[in-house]
Amino acid sequence: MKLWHCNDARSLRPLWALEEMELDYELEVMPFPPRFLHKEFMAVNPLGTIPYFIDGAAHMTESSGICHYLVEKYEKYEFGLKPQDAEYGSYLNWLFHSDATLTFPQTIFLRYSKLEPEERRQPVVAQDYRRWYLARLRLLDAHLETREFLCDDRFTVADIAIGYALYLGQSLEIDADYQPQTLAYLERLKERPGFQRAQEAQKI
Ligand SMILES: N[C@@H](CCC(=O)N[C@@H](CS)C(=O)NCC(=O)O)C(=O)O
Repeated sequence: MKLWHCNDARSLRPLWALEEMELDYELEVMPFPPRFLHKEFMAVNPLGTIPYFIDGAAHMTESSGICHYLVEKYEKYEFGLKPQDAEYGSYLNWLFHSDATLTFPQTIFLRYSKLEPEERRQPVVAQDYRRWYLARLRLLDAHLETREFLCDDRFTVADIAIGYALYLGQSLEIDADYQPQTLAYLERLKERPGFQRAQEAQKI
């Protein structure tokens, strides 16, 4: 298995999952954005995005999808749910929610507040998407009022997928308005040895 990664980017989801599951993998850490700073990567992934992940015939570009793949392929059900589990629908929903609903507005904020050159920045757009992201945390905020983890009263890759979105929000300094239970959940996740090993692994 090989994972292409940039520091703290969405590829941290599969990196964190690989570390939690204690699977063997090769890691290539590149400068961000690889499209401009590591152009040979375009021959590997024509999208230029990370993560990029290869495992035999499997070639994957979706961070939460790779986490789901690892559970299924390597039968790591201690980190995932099966269709017969009562909260399977909720589990899948959090996995998809993590990127389609949460990370998406964050990346618009990132682009128009930090990544674009000064003259192309759009402070109004950035602030709108910051607010949109925070509003989209409502479902999670309510869920975490009564729960320590998202599904089945235990840590799963759904927590990795959602936890990463919260962590990205913290890196972007848009976490000041996180609800106390959501902030506490993120801090619990960051204390996990698997998360800390992933942090170590990405240091080059
Ligand atoms: N939906 C994909 C998105 C992948 C993605 O857009 N990654 C960003 C980094 S977080 C990227 O590679 N951006 C660089 C670029 O678009 O050139 C996922 O969840 O992995």
